[in-house]
Amino acid sequence: MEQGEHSMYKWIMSTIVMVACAFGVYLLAAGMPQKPHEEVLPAGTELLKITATNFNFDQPEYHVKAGKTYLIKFSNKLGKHGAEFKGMNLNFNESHPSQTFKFDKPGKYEIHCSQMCGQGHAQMQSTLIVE
Ligand SMILES: [Cu+2]
Repeated sequence: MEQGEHSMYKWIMSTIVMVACAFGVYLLAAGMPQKPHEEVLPAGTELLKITATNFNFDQPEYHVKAGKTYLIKFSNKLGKHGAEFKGMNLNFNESHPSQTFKFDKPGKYEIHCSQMCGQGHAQMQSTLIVE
């Protein structure tokens, strides 16, 4: 009896250790490819990223397609800025960094900094082109 309980205990322990190891390997394997973490977007949604520095937006022109839905993501790389899309009722900043939006009217729209950020504020502009 004593002997039987002992080997049962050993069996349970080694099973627990093996399961824990397998789980660890699984976590490593699952965690690794997510390191550069890709954006998970809903089907049919595209990503529009806007990054601001002192005193520029990362692109002089942003191109989007009319009729398509975009997840717009704004971030500041340097300084504290905002991005207002003129005539579209869209305004991004650190407290409102992202929004889903469908562009419907083709045209050129001005994007400008919407937060007083310093010397280059007035010149901080870009263009959104809805094609
Ligand atoms: Cu500004």
